Amino acid sequence: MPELFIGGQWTAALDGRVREIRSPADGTLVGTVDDAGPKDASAAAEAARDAFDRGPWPRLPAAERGRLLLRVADLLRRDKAELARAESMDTGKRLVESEYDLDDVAACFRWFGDLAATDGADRVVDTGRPEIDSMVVHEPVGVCVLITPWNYPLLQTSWKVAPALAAGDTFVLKPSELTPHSAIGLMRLLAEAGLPAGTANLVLGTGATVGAPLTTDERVDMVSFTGGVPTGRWIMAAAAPTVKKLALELGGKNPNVVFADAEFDSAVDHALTAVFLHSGQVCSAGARLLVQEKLHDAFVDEVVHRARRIRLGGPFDEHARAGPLISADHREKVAMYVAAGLDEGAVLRCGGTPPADPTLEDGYYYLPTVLDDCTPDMSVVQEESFGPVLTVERFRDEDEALALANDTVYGLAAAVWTQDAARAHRMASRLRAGTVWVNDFHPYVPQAEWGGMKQSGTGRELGRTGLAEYQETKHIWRNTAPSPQRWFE
Ligand code: TXE
Repeated sequence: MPELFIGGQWTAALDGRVREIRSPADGTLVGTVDDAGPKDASAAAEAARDAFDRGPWPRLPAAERGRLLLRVADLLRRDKAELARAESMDTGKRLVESEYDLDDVAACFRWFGDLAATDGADRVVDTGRPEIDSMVVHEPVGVCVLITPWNYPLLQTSWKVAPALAAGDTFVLKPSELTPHSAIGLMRLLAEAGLPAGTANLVLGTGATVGAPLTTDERVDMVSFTGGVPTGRWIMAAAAPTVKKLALELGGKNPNVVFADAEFDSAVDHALTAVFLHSGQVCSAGARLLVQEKLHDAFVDEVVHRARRIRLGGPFDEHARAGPLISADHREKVAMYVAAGLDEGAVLRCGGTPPADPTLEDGYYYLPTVLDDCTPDMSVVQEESFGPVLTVERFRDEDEALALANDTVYGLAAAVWTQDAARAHRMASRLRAGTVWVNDFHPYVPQAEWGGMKQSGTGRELGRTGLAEYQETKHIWRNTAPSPQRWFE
């Protein structure tokens, strides 16, 4: 069965091209999928435009759209095992992590399904004039292009697809060319749930051949993108001539700040998951550990001790705790950042190479790595390596911790560990990041907004704002008793 989904039809790429998807865990062939080009992208934009301008979806009562999203959540639960497996095959991540992701995907559909029906953002404005009906209403933006990355393929897709559908938009989804299978699965479920033809369209292909033409297409009203800063900048510029609405989530270089009074065992444990979960391929990874000077030695020794014990393995290795990187190129990039850090004076405490284990040599594994004695000027501290690489910096007091933590062009997430509630509060309010965790790392809920300050992006996903991003706001003013103004008399 062909894998592009355009105007309600499953179709092959017009020029017949296909792409092989290989597991990053061992290089085995996962599948062969249709590989779209600009003409397929154009057909998808046309289908989405037509469905928006003439189709039923934008005009349905919001509660009915919400009900369909809840049906999708049920179907996701039904097909959880199959979708989680597909996700793990494409990404190499542990099956159990893909299963958690699938629970979160279903929760996202439920949140926006409920919100669609109960949003209550429309309002009547009191103008003080009884003859005026003044209303502020919310309408869908139009045709949305949703471009997603490979680290949390279905999860990041759901953060865009669910609110776009809740708002009444139509869309073209372009997942990462490396991890297309769960998006194909989602399209099948949307069709099964009864979504009208043309509302949801899927094109598979690279950023250059499919993502770029969609970004400049005049029929598209909005681009929602999650990926790297360079691509985000390119999209921002490319969308400018047609003044599209943009939502960008561009990753982070997130500080994890540990004060000497932190609860030691929890802080160490979370410092590890902060950076080594999914081998660091997480936009909110706590890749910069800032430790108060007097705690530094004991804390870093323990982090290193536990990092050395992290077992690497493929998605179905039940003893593994972390998987491979997504590609050979990506592993190369991670290694380059480590080498640059060492050149600039960082001290290698563990890792710094692929594992020696011969059973892992066909995958793109890289050992959990700790670089100590780092300084803010190092590229490995400032730039997103997006791998299992923890940099350690020391600080003396709260002001220095804050200055170091905020010394980044990013602003996605940050964490602070302390048992002093007043300090926690001061830090949380002064850290320039879209999410701040106190004595925790990584949790999120669909009810709360997610997104970045500074170069981590624009806009917010999830929460109520996550729906508003996909809506236009319109003020309707109706004069029920018009009379001449005589301004020009
Ligand atoms: O990302 P890209 P890549 C960061 C991370 C990583 C780096 C590069 O640091 O090492 O980005 O990863 C599509 N027009 N993040 O190269 O290129 C592309 O096909 C339109 C952080 O994989 O940003 C894919 O679907 N689309 C991040 C998506 O953009 C284009 C998650 C992301 O790819 C395009 C992933 C173009 N010109 C990487 N070029 C996060 N925020 O979580 C590419 N794409």
